[in-house]
Amino acid sequence: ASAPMVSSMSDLSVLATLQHPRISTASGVSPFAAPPLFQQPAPLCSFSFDEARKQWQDDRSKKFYRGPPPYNNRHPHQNRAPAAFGADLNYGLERYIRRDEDLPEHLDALVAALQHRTESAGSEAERAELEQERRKADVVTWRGIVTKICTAYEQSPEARFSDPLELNAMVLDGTLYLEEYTSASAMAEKQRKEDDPKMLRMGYYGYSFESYCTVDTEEQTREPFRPIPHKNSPVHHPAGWGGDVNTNVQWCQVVKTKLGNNRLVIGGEVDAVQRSASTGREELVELKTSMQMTSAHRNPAKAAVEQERFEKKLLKFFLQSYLLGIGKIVVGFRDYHGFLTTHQEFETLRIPRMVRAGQPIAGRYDQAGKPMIREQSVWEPKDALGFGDQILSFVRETIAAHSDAAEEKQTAAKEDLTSEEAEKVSHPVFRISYKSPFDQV
Ligand code: 0WD
Ligand code: CA
Repeated sequence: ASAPMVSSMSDLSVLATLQHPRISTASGVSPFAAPPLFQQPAPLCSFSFDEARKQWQDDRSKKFYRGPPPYNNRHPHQNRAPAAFGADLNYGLERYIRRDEDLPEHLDALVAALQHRTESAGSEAERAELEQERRKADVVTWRGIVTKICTAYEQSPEARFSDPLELNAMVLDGTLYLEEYTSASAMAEKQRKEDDPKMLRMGYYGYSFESYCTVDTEEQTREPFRPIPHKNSPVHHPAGWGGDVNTNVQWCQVVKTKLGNNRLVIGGEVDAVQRSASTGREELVELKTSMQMTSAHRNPAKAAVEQERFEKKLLKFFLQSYLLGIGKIVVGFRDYHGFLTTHQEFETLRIPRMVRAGQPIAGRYDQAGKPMIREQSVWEPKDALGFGDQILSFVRETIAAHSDAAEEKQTAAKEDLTSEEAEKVSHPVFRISYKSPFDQV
């Protein structure tokens, strides 16, 4: 897989007229009456990255969900004996290994996995079918990109991603390939933020929770929690610790699905699997951490604010899992010191209804202490999915038209170009950027 080239966008500045959902304002009426069609994601293949970020076309990095260890720790930061606390998410921070993000990976791993899947097809017929699947795809990209696109219209910082949405886009044989574009200065800024000791720790908590909740084999999910002996040290790892964190290691799933008018082939990381008691099949599990919320009994006003913030965050959690067909999201709630205080399982498909009914988490109360029902849901999946469908269609049509135009120009000036130049003209890479109209105050 060759790395896409970046061509200048100076000659192309087509602006899209997008319909923006504005559900959070009183005057805002959603332009979307119903959600666009969304096809249940069907798995195409899966692959792994190891500790050294080497890609393997197998499931060696797949983890099994066991759940967090029991809540029976005494909290070391409090003097009086409080209620029980769970895992210390700070554990292992000094051994945290982070992927080197200076090395751009583009879509290479996704394309390589699809290529491998096609080449290892059992029969000629299967191979033909897989090639057909790929030709039919309208958009090939990472799942995280689609999540970002779908939430870009959102105004609240909890419900969207903070970094600007900038993409490289290329159309090849009618298929749109999308990858993230991060300028050198944006990358430096991102690294600076992540290197900040406080942010580093916050980022680590999520990975630490994954380690506590997962094991390498299905058999181990049935083992009791107990401290784990170290190879080189007399000190044991805490119960549940699944191994030190190295973000190079990932297990990724590639699926095909359809969002409105766009057939998607998307790849994304999956944290774990769990054998379903009812179907006997392995179901996908997403793990998240979030700050614990103030109890409504202690401070109803503060609790209401925090719960609304969490509901907005659920939009991102929901989309990310929905797009890849991940059925279950487990959120670990932690305290200020990084101790797990509780966790809650969410069925992905039920999240929109829970948020609508005002009951995403146990005990959501209004300021008078009554169970709270909102008149308007803080978000609706139809808005995010409809908006995403709209952007993908616009980008695909625009880039396809400009690629065609470039190709015609190339045919006209064929003799003057080297084959490498001709290749660049017929498959130019365009820069896409989205700026929210709500950002301009
Ligand atoms: O923004 C993205 N989507 C990027 C993805 C930026 C740079 C790299 N990648 C890579 C990912 O590392 C992965 O190999 O693309 C592949 C697919 O990613 P995805 O599943 O589409 O990514 P996304 O949905 O944004 O994130 C999923 C998980 C995150 O979990 P949480 O629970 O925090 O959402 O992937 C991890 C993270 O655990 N992750 C990363 N790991 C290492 N380096 C990165 C990163 N830059 N971004 C997300
Ligand atoms: Ca996760």
